[in-house]
Amino acid sequence: MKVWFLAVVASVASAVAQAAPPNVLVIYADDIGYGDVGCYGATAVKTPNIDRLAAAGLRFTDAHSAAATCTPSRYSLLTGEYAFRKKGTGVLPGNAKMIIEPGRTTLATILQRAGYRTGVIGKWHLGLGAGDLDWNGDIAPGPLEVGFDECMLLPATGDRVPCVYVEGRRVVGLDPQDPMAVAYGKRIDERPIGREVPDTLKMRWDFGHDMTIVNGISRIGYMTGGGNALWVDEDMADVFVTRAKKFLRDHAKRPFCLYFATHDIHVPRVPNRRFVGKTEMGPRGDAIVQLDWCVGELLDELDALHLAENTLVIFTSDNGPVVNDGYRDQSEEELGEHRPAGPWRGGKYSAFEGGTRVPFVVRWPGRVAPGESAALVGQVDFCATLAKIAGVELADGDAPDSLDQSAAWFGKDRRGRDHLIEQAGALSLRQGAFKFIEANKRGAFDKQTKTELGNAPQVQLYDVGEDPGETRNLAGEQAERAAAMAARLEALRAAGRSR
Ligand code: NG6
Ligand code: CA
Repeated sequence: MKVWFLAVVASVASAVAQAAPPNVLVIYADDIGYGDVGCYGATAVKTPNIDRLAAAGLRFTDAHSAAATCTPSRYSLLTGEYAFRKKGTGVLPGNAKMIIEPGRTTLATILQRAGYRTGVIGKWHLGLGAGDLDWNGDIAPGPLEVGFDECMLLPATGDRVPCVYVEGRRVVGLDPQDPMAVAYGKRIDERPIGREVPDTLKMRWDFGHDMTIVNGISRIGYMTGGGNALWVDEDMADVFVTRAKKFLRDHAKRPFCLYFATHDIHVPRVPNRRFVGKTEMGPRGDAIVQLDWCVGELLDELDALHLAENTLVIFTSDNGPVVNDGYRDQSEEELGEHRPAGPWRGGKYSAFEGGTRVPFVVRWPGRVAPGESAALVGQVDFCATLAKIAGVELADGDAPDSLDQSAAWFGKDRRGRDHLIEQAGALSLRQGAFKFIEANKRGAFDKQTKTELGNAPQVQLYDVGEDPGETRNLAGEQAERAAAMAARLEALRAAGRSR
Protein backbone atom coordinates (compact mmCIF):
# COMPACT_ATOMS: atom_id res chain seq x y z
CA MET A 1 0.00 0.00 0.00
CA LYS A 2 2.70 2.38 1.06
CA VAL A 3 4.84 1.48 -1.94
CA TRP A 4 1.88 1.95 -4.27
CA PHE A 5 1.16 5.35 -2.73
CA LEU A 6 4.76 6.48 -3.11
CA ALA A 7 4.80 5.34 -6.73
CA VAL A 8 1.71 7.40 -7.49
CA VAL A 9 3.15 10.44 -5.75
CA ALA A 10 6.40 10.02 -7.65
CA SER A 11 4.69 9.70 -11.01
CA VAL A 12 2.43 12.69 -10.38
CA ALA A 13 5.44 14.69 -9.26
CA SER A 14 7.35 13.76 -12.40
CA ALA A 15 4.35 14.60 -14.61
CA VAL A 16 4.18 18.01 -12.97
CA ALA A 17 7.92 18.51 -13.36
CA GLN A 18 7.66 17.51 -17.01
CA ALA A 19 4.79 19.88 -17.53
CA ALA A 20 6.65 22.85 -16.03
CA PRO A 21 6.77 25.27 -18.94
CA PRO A 22 10.28 26.00 -20.12
CA ASN A 23 11.99 29.32 -20.39
CA VAL A 24 12.13 30.45 -23.99
CA LEU A 25 15.12 32.05 -25.70
CA VAL A 26 14.57 32.99 -29.33
CA ILE A 27 17.79 33.97 -31.07
CA TYR A 28 16.71 35.73 -34.22
CA ALA A 29 19.57 36.44 -36.60
CA ASP A 30 19.24 38.96 -39.40
CA ASP A 31 19.85 37.95 -43.02
CA ILE A 32 21.58 34.67 -42.12
CA GLY A 33 21.18 32.23 -44.97
CA TYR A 34 20.65 28.50 -44.89
CA GLY A 35 24.24 27.89 -45.94
CA ASP A 36 25.86 30.52 -43.71
CA VAL A 37 26.43 28.37 -40.63
CA GLY A 38 28.53 25.26 -40.08
CA CYS A 39 25.74 22.91 -39.08
CA TYR A 40 24.07 23.64 -42.43
CA GLY A 41 27.22 23.06 -44.44
CA ALA A 42 29.33 26.23 -44.31
CA THR A 43 33.07 25.56 -44.20
CA ALA A 44 34.57 28.96 -45.00
CA VAL A 45 33.32 30.29 -41.68
CA LYS A 46 33.29 28.39 -38.41
CA THR A 47 30.27 28.63 -36.12
CA PRO A 48 31.09 26.32 -33.20
CA ASN A 49 28.45 27.76 -30.89
CA ILE A 50 25.54 27.54 -33.31
CA ASP A 51 26.79 24.06 -34.18
CA ARG A 52 26.87 22.98 -30.53
CA LEU A 53 23.30 24.20 -30.15
CA ALA A 54 22.34 22.15 -33.22
CA ALA A 55 24.21 19.09 -32.01
CA ALA A 56 22.11 19.09 -28.85
CA GLY A 57 18.87 20.03 -30.62
CA LEU A 58 16.69 19.35 -33.62
CA ARG A 59 17.93 20.88 -36.86
CA PHE A 60 15.21 21.55 -39.41
CA THR A 61 15.89 21.44 -43.14
CA ASP A 62 12.55 22.83 -44.39
CA ALA A 63 11.87 25.70 -41.99
CA HIS A 64 10.75 29.13 -43.14
CA SER A 65 10.65 32.71 -42.09
CA ALA A 66 7.24 34.10 -42.98
CA ALA A 67 8.71 36.44 -45.58
CA ALA A 68 11.87 37.20 -47.52
CA THR A 69 12.44 40.51 -45.72
CA CYS A 70 12.61 41.63 -42.15
CA THR A 71 9.51 43.59 -41.17
CA PRO A 72 6.90 41.13 -42.48
CA SER A 73 8.79 38.18 -40.99
CA ARG A 74 8.98 39.81 -37.57
CA TYR A 75 5.35 40.89 -37.77
CA SER A 76 4.27 37.31 -38.47
CA LEU A 77 6.51 35.82 -35.81
CA LEU A 78 5.10 38.10 -33.11
CA THR A 79 1.42 38.16 -34.18
CA GLY A 80 0.91 34.75 -35.74
CA GLU A 81 -0.70 36.47 -38.70
CA TYR A 82 0.71 36.33 -42.22
CA ALA A 83 1.96 39.83 -42.95
CA PHE A 84 0.53 39.87 -46.47
CA ARG A 85 -2.90 40.17 -44.88
CA LYS A 86 -2.07 43.59 -43.54
CA LYS A 87 -1.10 46.66 -45.54
CA GLY A 88 1.94 48.63 -44.40
CA THR A 89 3.97 45.65 -43.22
CA GLY A 90 6.74 45.97 -45.81
CA VAL A 91 10.30 47.07 -44.90
CA LEU A 92 9.68 50.13 -42.71
CA PRO A 93 11.57 53.42 -42.57
CA GLY A 94 13.08 54.31 -39.20
CA ASN A 95 10.37 56.85 -38.39
CA ALA A 96 7.39 54.55 -39.07
CA LYS A 97 4.67 54.22 -36.46
CA MET A 98 4.25 50.85 -34.78
CA ILE A 99 2.38 48.36 -36.94
CA ILE A 100 1.28 45.95 -34.18
CA GLU A 101 -1.81 47.40 -32.54
CA PRO A 102 -1.57 47.69 -28.75
CA GLY A 103 -4.03 45.31 -27.17
CA ARG A 104 -3.75 42.54 -29.69
CA THR A 105 -2.53 39.09 -28.83
CA THR A 106 1.17 38.59 -29.50
CA LEU A 107 3.76 36.01 -28.66
CA ALA A 108 4.66 38.21 -25.69
CA THR A 109 1.09 38.62 -24.35
CA ILE A 110 0.53 34.89 -24.71
CA LEU A 111 3.53 34.11 -22.54
CA GLN A 112 2.70 36.88 -20.10
CA ARG A 113 -0.61 35.10 -19.57
CA ALA A 114 1.36 32.04 -18.48
CA GLY A 115 3.31 34.14 -15.96
CA TYR A 116 6.42 34.66 -18.05
CA ARG A 117 8.65 37.68 -17.81
CA THR A 118 9.07 38.84 -21.41
CA GLY A 119 11.81 40.86 -23.05
CA VAL A 120 12.98 41.94 -26.46
CA ILE A 121 16.61 42.90 -26.94
CA GLY A 122 17.96 43.89 -30.34
CA LYS A 123 16.40 44.72 -33.66
CA TRP A 124 12.75 45.73 -33.62
CA HIS A 125 11.87 47.16 -37.08
CA LEU A 126 8.14 47.12 -36.44
CA GLY A 127 7.79 50.88 -35.98
CA LEU A 128 7.50 52.93 -32.79
CA GLY A 129 4.98 55.52 -31.66
CA ALA A 130 1.67 56.43 -33.22
CA GLY A 131 3.04 58.65 -35.98
CA ASP A 132 5.20 61.76 -36.00
CA LEU A 133 7.16 60.51 -33.00
CA ASP A 134 9.13 62.91 -30.83
CA TRP A 135 12.24 60.87 -30.03
CA ASN A 136 13.09 63.18 -27.12
CA GLY A 137 10.10 62.17 -25.01
CA ASP A 138 8.35 58.93 -24.14
CA ILE A 139 8.47 56.53 -27.05
CA ALA A 140 5.12 54.80 -27.13
CA PRO A 141 3.45 52.68 -28.21
CA GLY A 142 6.30 50.23 -28.51
CA PRO A 143 7.11 46.72 -27.32
CA LEU A 144 5.92 47.53 -23.78
CA GLU A 145 2.43 48.10 -25.19
CA VAL A 146 2.28 44.72 -26.94
CA GLY A 147 3.29 42.38 -24.16
CA PHE A 148 6.98 42.89 -23.47
CA ASP A 149 7.95 43.73 -19.89
CA GLU A 150 11.36 44.99 -20.96
CA CYS A 151 12.99 46.18 -24.13
CA MET A 152 16.35 47.38 -25.36
CA LEU A 153 16.12 48.15 -29.03
CA LEU A 154 17.81 48.90 -32.26
CA PRO A 155 14.68 50.71 -33.47
CA ALA A 156 14.76 49.90 -37.20
CA THR A 157 17.91 48.56 -38.88
CA GLY A 158 21.62 49.26 -38.55
CA ASP A 159 21.64 50.99 -41.91
CA ARG A 160 18.72 53.30 -41.13
CA VAL A 161 18.42 56.29 -38.83
CA PRO A 162 17.88 56.79 -35.94
CA CYS A 163 21.24 55.35 -34.86
CA VAL A 164 20.40 55.20 -31.15
CA TYR A 165 19.22 52.54 -28.71
CA VAL A 166 15.83 52.71 -27.06
CA GLU A 167 15.46 51.17 -23.62
CA GLY A 168 11.99 51.05 -22.15
CA ARG A 169 10.38 54.19 -23.55
CA ARG A 170 13.52 56.33 -23.77
CA VAL A 171 16.49 56.87 -26.06
CA VAL A 172 19.54 55.68 -24.11
CA GLY A 173 21.96 58.44 -23.16
CA LEU A 174 20.08 61.26 -24.85
CA ASP A 175 21.14 64.70 -23.63
CA PRO A 176 18.12 67.03 -23.38
CA GLN A 177 20.44 69.88 -24.42
CA ASP A 178 21.05 68.09 -27.71
CA PRO A 179 17.61 66.94 -28.86
CA MET A 180 17.38 64.60 -31.80
CA ALA A 181 15.22 64.63 -34.90
CA VAL A 182 14.65 62.02 -37.59
CA ALA A 183 13.43 62.53 -41.15
CA TYR A 184 13.00 60.46 -44.27
CA GLY A 185 12.86 62.04 -47.70
CA LYS A 186 14.07 65.47 -46.66
CA ARG A 187 17.35 66.68 -45.32
CA ILE A 188 17.17 68.43 -41.96
CA ASP A 189 20.60 69.96 -41.50
CA GLU A 190 23.56 71.31 -43.42
CA ARG A 191 26.17 68.72 -42.52
CA PRO A 192 27.64 66.82 -45.47
CA ILE A 193 25.98 63.51 -46.26
CA GLY A 194 27.45 60.28 -47.58
CA ARG A 195 26.56 61.08 -51.17
CA GLU A 196 28.76 64.19 -51.06
CA VAL A 197 31.81 62.90 -49.24
CA PRO A 198 32.10 59.20 -50.12
CA ASP A 199 35.86 59.19 -49.77
CA THR A 200 35.81 60.24 -46.13
CA LEU A 201 33.73 57.26 -45.02
CA LYS A 202 34.84 54.28 -42.94
CA MET A 203 32.82 52.03 -45.19
CA ARG A 204 31.57 53.33 -48.52
CA TRP A 205 27.99 52.98 -49.66
CA ASP A 206 27.42 51.19 -52.94
CA PHE A 207 23.75 51.96 -53.51
CA GLY A 208 21.27 53.73 -51.24
CA HIS A 209 22.78 54.36 -47.77
CA ASP A 210 24.20 57.73 -48.82
CA MET A 211 22.49 60.09 -46.39
CA THR A 212 23.29 61.03 -42.75
CA ILE A 213 26.73 59.95 -41.57
CA VAL A 214 27.02 58.33 -38.13
CA ASN A 215 30.23 56.72 -36.90
CA GLY A 216 31.82 57.31 -40.31
CA ILE A 217 29.12 55.30 -42.10
CA SER A 218 26.31 56.88 -44.10
CA ARG A 219 22.80 55.54 -43.66
CA ILE A 220 19.30 55.57 -45.09
CA GLY A 221 17.45 58.69 -43.87
CA TYR A 222 18.40 61.85 -42.02
CA MET A 223 18.92 62.62 -38.38
CA THR A 224 20.31 65.46 -36.30
CA GLY A 225 21.26 65.87 -32.65
CA GLY A 226 21.43 63.10 -30.08
CA GLY A 227 25.23 63.20 -30.24
CA ASN A 228 25.84 61.38 -26.94
CA ALA A 229 23.25 58.76 -27.75
CA LEU A 230 24.61 57.67 -31.12
CA TRP A 231 25.64 54.05 -31.24
CA VAL A 232 29.05 52.72 -32.20
CA ASP A 233 28.45 49.89 -34.65
CA GLU A 234 31.53 48.00 -33.50
CA ASP A 235 30.08 47.75 -29.96
CA MET A 236 26.54 46.80 -30.83
CA ALA A 237 26.86 43.03 -30.36
CA ASP A 238 28.49 43.58 -26.96
CA VAL A 239 25.77 46.01 -25.90
CA PHE A 240 22.98 43.57 -26.71
CA VAL A 241 24.76 40.54 -25.26
CA THR A 242 25.50 42.37 -22.00
CA ARG A 243 21.88 43.47 -21.70
CA ALA A 244 20.62 39.99 -22.55
CA LYS A 245 22.80 38.33 -19.92
CA LYS A 246 21.43 40.76 -17.37
CA PHE A 247 17.90 39.78 -18.41
CA LEU A 248 18.73 36.09 -17.95
CA ARG A 249 20.29 36.72 -14.54
CA ASP A 250 17.45 38.97 -13.36
CA HIS A 251 14.78 36.42 -14.23
CA ALA A 252 16.57 33.16 -13.59
CA LYS A 253 13.99 32.23 -10.95
CA ARG A 254 10.82 32.46 -13.02
CA PRO A 255 9.77 31.49 -16.47
CA PHE A 256 11.01 34.01 -18.99
CA CYS A 257 10.90 34.57 -22.71
CA LEU A 258 13.72 36.53 -24.25
CA TYR A 259 13.44 37.49 -27.89
CA PHE A 260 17.05 38.30 -28.78
CA ALA A 261 17.16 39.80 -32.25
CA THR A 262 20.68 40.41 -33.46
CA HIS A 263 21.82 43.12 -35.82
CA ASP A 264 24.25 40.64 -37.34
CA ILE A 265 24.66 39.94 -40.14
CA HIS A 266 22.69 42.82 -41.66
CA VAL A 267 24.51 45.74 -43.29
CA PRO A 268 26.50 47.70 -42.40
CA ARG A 269 28.74 44.82 -41.39
CA VAL A 270 31.11 46.39 -38.92
CA PRO A 271 31.98 43.73 -36.35
CA ASN A 272 34.06 44.45 -33.28
CA ARG A 273 37.79 44.39 -33.89
CA ARG A 274 37.99 41.12 -31.96
CA PHE A 275 36.36 39.50 -34.98
CA VAL A 276 37.92 41.44 -37.83
CA GLY A 277 39.92 39.16 -40.09
CA LYS A 278 38.65 35.96 -38.47
CA THR A 279 37.54 34.70 -41.88
CA GLU A 280 38.80 35.10 -45.42
CA MET A 281 35.41 36.45 -46.41
CA GLY A 282 35.74 40.01 -45.18
CA PRO A 283 33.17 41.75 -42.97
CA ARG A 284 30.29 39.48 -43.96
CA GLY A 285 32.18 36.40 -42.78
CA ASP A 286 33.49 38.18 -39.71
CA ALA A 287 29.95 39.27 -38.81
CA ILE A 288 28.93 35.60 -38.86
CA VAL A 289 31.74 34.88 -36.38
CA GLN A 290 30.47 37.70 -34.19
CA LEU A 291 26.93 36.32 -34.39
CA ASP A 292 28.23 32.92 -33.36
CA TRP A 293 30.05 34.51 -30.42
CA CYS A 294 26.75 36.10 -29.29
CA VAL A 295 25.07 32.70 -29.38
CA GLY A 296 27.93 31.21 -27.35
CA GLU A 297 27.70 33.95 -24.73
CA LEU A 298 23.99 33.34 -24.19
CA LEU A 299 24.37 29.56 -24.08
CA ASP A 300 27.22 29.91 -21.58
CA GLU A 301 25.11 32.20 -19.43
CA LEU A 302 22.26 29.67 -19.42
CA ASP A 303 24.76 27.01 -18.35
CA ALA A 304 26.23 29.22 -15.63
CA LEU A 305 22.75 29.90 -14.26
CA HIS A 306 21.86 26.19 -14.48
CA LEU A 307 19.01 27.07 -16.79
CA ALA A 308 19.97 25.10 -19.91
CA GLU A 309 17.89 22.06 -18.97
CA ASN A 310 14.66 23.95 -18.73
CA THR A 311 15.13 26.49 -21.48
CA LEU A 312 13.83 25.99 -24.97
CA VAL A 313 16.31 27.72 -27.26
CA ILE A 314 15.51 28.51 -30.87
CA PHE A 315 18.00 29.79 -33.40
CA THR A 316 16.73 31.06 -36.73
CA SER A 317 16.86 33.96 -39.20
CA ASP A 318 14.37 36.57 -40.43
CA ASN A 319 15.01 36.00 -44.12
CA GLY A 320 17.49 34.49 -46.54
CA PRO A 321 20.95 35.83 -47.29
CA VAL A 322 22.12 38.73 -49.39
CA VAL A 323 25.72 39.38 -50.33
CA ASN A 324 25.87 42.99 -51.47
CA ASP A 325 23.07 44.87 -49.70
CA GLY A 326 24.36 48.34 -50.43
CA TYR A 327 27.82 48.87 -48.91
CA ARG A 328 31.21 48.20 -50.44
CA ASP A 329 32.25 45.66 -47.84
CA GLN A 330 34.13 43.17 -50.04
CA SER A 331 31.30 40.68 -49.59
CA GLU A 332 31.12 39.86 -53.30
CA GLU A 333 34.84 39.92 -53.94
CA GLU A 334 35.70 37.66 -51.00
CA LEU A 335 32.79 35.24 -51.20
CA GLY A 336 34.82 32.46 -52.83
CA GLU A 337 33.05 29.09 -52.86
CA HIS A 338 30.80 29.96 -49.91
CA ARG A 339 27.10 29.48 -50.77
CA PRO A 340 25.08 31.70 -48.41
CA ALA A 341 21.74 30.13 -49.38
CA GLY A 342 23.11 26.58 -49.43
CA PRO A 343 21.42 24.55 -52.15
CA TRP A 344 18.47 26.91 -52.55
CA ARG A 345 17.90 29.39 -55.36
CA GLY A 346 17.59 33.12 -54.69
CA GLY A 347 18.03 34.75 -51.29
CA LYS A 348 16.71 37.72 -49.35
CA TYR A 349 13.89 39.43 -51.35
CA SER A 350 13.30 36.29 -53.43
CA ALA A 351 10.24 34.08 -53.96
CA PHE A 352 12.58 31.17 -54.58
CA GLU A 353 13.37 28.99 -51.58
CA GLY A 354 16.49 30.98 -50.67
CA GLY A 355 14.20 33.84 -49.62
CA THR A 356 12.62 32.11 -46.67
CA ARG A 357 14.23 28.71 -46.11
CA VAL A 358 16.46 29.45 -43.17
CA PRO A 359 18.38 27.67 -40.44
CA PHE A 360 16.08 26.61 -37.63
CA VAL A 361 17.28 24.80 -34.56
CA VAL A 362 15.24 23.91 -31.48
CA ARG A 363 17.00 22.74 -28.32
CA TRP A 364 15.28 21.60 -25.16
CA PRO A 365 17.36 18.98 -23.38
CA GLY A 366 15.40 15.91 -22.43
CA ARG A 367 12.35 16.97 -24.40
CA VAL A 368 13.58 17.47 -27.94
CA ALA A 369 15.65 14.54 -29.14
CA PRO A 370 18.72 15.75 -31.05
CA GLY A 371 18.73 15.09 -34.77
CA GLU A 372 17.48 16.40 -38.04
CA SER A 373 13.93 16.91 -39.30
CA ALA A 374 12.58 17.56 -42.78
CA ALA A 375 9.19 18.65 -41.43
CA LEU A 376 7.77 21.78 -43.05
CA VAL A 377 7.62 24.43 -40.32
CA GLY A 378 7.23 28.19 -40.29
CA GLN A 379 7.88 31.05 -37.92
CA VAL A 380 4.24 32.10 -38.18
CA ASP A 381 3.64 29.14 -35.88
CA PHE A 382 5.63 30.48 -32.92
CA CYS A 383 2.52 31.91 -31.23
CA ALA A 384 0.39 28.76 -31.30
CA THR A 385 3.30 26.41 -30.65
CA LEU A 386 4.65 28.30 -27.66
CA ALA A 387 1.09 28.82 -26.39
CA LYS A 388 0.69 25.06 -26.39
CA ILE A 389 4.03 24.50 -24.70
CA ALA A 390 3.26 27.12 -22.03
CA GLY A 391 -0.27 25.79 -21.54
CA VAL A 392 -2.10 28.87 -22.82
CA GLU A 393 -5.42 28.58 -24.63
CA LEU A 394 -5.71 30.89 -27.66
CA ALA A 395 -8.97 32.75 -28.26
CA ASP A 396 -10.65 32.25 -31.59
CA GLY A 397 -9.34 35.36 -33.31
CA ASP A 398 -5.82 35.21 -31.87
CA ALA A 399 -2.78 34.49 -34.05
CA PRO A 400 -4.98 33.78 -37.08
CA ASP A 401 -2.43 31.87 -39.15
CA SER A 402 -0.48 30.22 -36.37
CA LEU A 403 -0.70 26.44 -35.96
CA ASP A 404 0.51 24.36 -33.06
CA GLN A 405 3.62 22.64 -34.39
CA SER A 406 4.90 21.40 -31.04
CA ALA A 407 4.83 17.80 -32.26
CA ALA A 408 7.14 18.79 -35.12
CA TRP A 409 9.39 20.81 -32.80
CA PHE A 410 9.64 17.78 -30.52
CA GLY A 411 10.56 15.58 -33.49
CA LYS A 412 7.45 13.43 -33.14
CA ASP A 413 5.72 14.69 -36.28
CA ARG A 414 8.13 14.38 -39.18
CA ARG A 415 5.81 16.01 -41.71
CA GLY A 416 4.92 19.34 -40.12
CA ARG A 417 2.51 21.64 -41.90
CA ASP A 418 0.48 20.36 -44.80
CA HIS A 419 0.77 23.78 -46.42
CA LEU A 420 2.64 27.04 -45.87
CA ILE A 421 2.56 30.43 -47.57
CA GLU A 422 5.91 32.08 -48.29
CA GLN A 423 5.91 35.82 -48.95
CA ALA A 424 8.27 37.77 -51.20
CA GLY A 425 7.11 40.11 -54.00
CA ALA A 426 4.92 37.18 -55.05
CA LEU A 427 3.22 34.75 -52.70
CA SER A 428 4.09 31.08 -52.93
CA LEU A 429 2.23 28.09 -51.58
CA ARG A 430 4.08 25.03 -50.39
CA GLN A 431 2.25 21.70 -50.18
CA GLY A 432 4.52 18.81 -49.43
CA ALA A 433 7.43 19.02 -51.85
CA PHE A 434 5.48 21.12 -54.33
CA LYS A 435 5.75 24.85 -54.54
CA PHE A 436 3.44 27.11 -56.50
CA ILE A 437 4.53 30.71 -57.15
CA GLU A 438 1.80 33.07 -58.25
CA ALA A 439 2.29 35.21 -61.35
CA ASN A 440 3.92 38.54 -60.60
CA LYS A 441 4.86 41.24 -63.05
CA ARG A 442 7.71 42.68 -60.99
CA GLY A 443 11.22 42.14 -62.30
CA ALA A 444 12.85 38.73 -62.25
CA PHE A 445 16.24 40.05 -61.22
CA ASP A 446 17.46 42.77 -58.89
CA LYS A 447 20.57 44.24 -60.46
CA GLN A 448 21.81 45.94 -57.31
CA THR A 449 21.80 42.98 -54.96
CA LYS A 450 22.12 40.53 -57.88
CA THR A 451 19.19 38.52 -56.58
CA GLU A 452 16.99 36.22 -58.62
CA LEU A 453 13.66 37.45 -57.31
CA GLY A 454 11.59 34.51 -58.52
CA ASN A 455 8.97 36.76 -60.12
CA ALA A 456 7.54 35.76 -63.50
CA PRO A 457 4.51 36.92 -65.46
CA GLN A 458 3.31 33.28 -65.57
CA VAL A 459 2.67 30.96 -62.67
CA GLN A 460 5.45 28.60 -61.63
CA LEU A 461 5.31 25.14 -60.10
CA TYR A 462 8.34 23.33 -58.74
CA ASP A 463 8.99 20.05 -57.03
CA VAL A 464 11.56 21.25 -54.50
CA GLY A 465 12.15 17.69 -53.36
CA GLU A 466 13.32 16.47 -56.78
CA ASP A 467 14.49 19.85 -57.99
CA PRO A 468 15.75 21.87 -55.02
CA GLY A 469 17.21 24.50 -57.35
CA GLU A 470 13.74 25.34 -58.76
CA THR A 471 14.94 24.99 -62.33
CA ARG A 472 12.08 23.08 -64.01
CA ASN A 473 8.76 24.88 -64.08
CA LEU A 474 6.14 22.11 -64.09
CA ALA A 475 3.14 24.43 -64.40
CA GLY A 476 2.53 23.34 -68.02
CA GLU A 477 3.09 19.62 -67.50
CA GLN A 478 1.10 19.49 -64.28
CA ALA A 479 -1.51 22.10 -65.07
CA GLU A 480 -4.12 20.49 -62.84
CA ARG A 481 -1.89 20.56 -59.79
CA ALA A 482 -0.92 24.16 -60.53
CA ALA A 483 -4.58 25.16 -60.85
CA ALA A 484 -5.49 23.39 -57.61
CA MET A 485 -2.67 25.09 -55.73
CA ALA A 486 -3.59 28.47 -57.24
CA ALA A 487 -7.14 27.97 -56.01
CA ARG A 488 -5.96 26.94 -52.55
CA LEU A 489 -3.70 29.98 -52.28
CA GLU A 490 -6.60 32.19 -53.32
CA ALA A 491 -8.89 30.56 -50.77
CA LEU A 492 -6.33 30.98 -47.99
CA ARG A 493 -5.92 34.62 -48.92
CA ALA A 494 -9.66 35.26 -49.10
CA ALA A 495 -10.41 33.51 -45.79
CA GLY A 496 -8.44 36.14 -43.88
CA ARG A 497 -7.10 33.46 -41.56
CA SER A 498 -5.97 29.88 -41.70
CA ARG A 499 -6.24 28.63 -38.12
C1 NG6 B 1 16.45 47.86 -48.43
C2 NG6 B 1 17.88 48.38 -48.28
C3 NG6 B 1 18.71 47.26 -47.70
C4 NG6 B 1 18.11 46.76 -46.41
C5 NG6 B 1 16.67 46.33 -46.63
C6 NG6 B 1 15.97 45.93 -45.38
C7 NG6 B 1 18.53 50.01 -50.01
C8 NG6 B 1 19.04 50.21 -51.39
N1 NG6 B 1 18.41 48.75 -49.60
O1 NG6 B 1 15.64 48.86 -48.89
O2 NG6 B 1 20.03 47.68 -47.50
O3 NG6 B 1 18.17 47.75 -45.43
O4 NG6 B 1 15.95 47.42 -47.18
O5 NG6 B 1 16.54 44.79 -44.85
O6 NG6 B 1 18.25 50.98 -49.33
S1 NG6 B 1 15.71 43.97 -43.79
O7 NG6 B 1 16.53 42.81 -43.48
O8 NG6 B 1 15.55 44.84 -42.64
O9 NG6 B 1 14.46 43.60 -44.42
CA1 CA C 1 16.59 40.77 -42.44
